[in-house]
Amino acid sequence: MDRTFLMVKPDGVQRALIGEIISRFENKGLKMVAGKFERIPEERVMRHYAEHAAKPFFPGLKAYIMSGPCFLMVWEGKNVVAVTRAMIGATNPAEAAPGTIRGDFGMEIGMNVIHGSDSPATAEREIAIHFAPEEIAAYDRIDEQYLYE
Ligand code: DAT
Ligand code: MG
Repeated sequence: MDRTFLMVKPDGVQRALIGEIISRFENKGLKMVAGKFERIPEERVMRHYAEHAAKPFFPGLKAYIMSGPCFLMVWEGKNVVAVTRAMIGATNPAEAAPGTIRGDFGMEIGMNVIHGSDSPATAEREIAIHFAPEEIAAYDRIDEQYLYE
């Protein structure tokens, strides 16, 4: 089954949105297979955001991600990367559609509540940065026969 890496960022944690965000993905029919609450060490922040390291907004992005604990997750489901990116919404919450997580819960691009991998290859890379294989628990959801045709 397809996997993605999702993370409630420090603003989402401080604003007590972890439960709301998990519920949206659970209700959709996706399956959480790993989760942990932590302050991400600098070395992993640098690897996670390597593609943005040279950009002008990077120092602010790094300080924001390290400003408090995050809730890191691996989720499974058919086309889970595309499905969760659609549920998360545009990068800038001011432009994100109502009904999306960023559209419903954020105001500015620098505080956009949640991260989600943008492709299956990115998901594989990001999962490997943040989780050891033994932290990921494979199991069946009891309702899978009514989620998948
Ligand atoms: P996304 O998180 O939607 O995949 P991204 O990968 O392009 O977006 O950027 C990673 C994060 O960096 C994004 O969630 C918020 C921040 N960011 C991106 N572009 C920015 C900008 N122009 N100014 C400030 N922060 C920005
Ligand atoms: Mg991205």
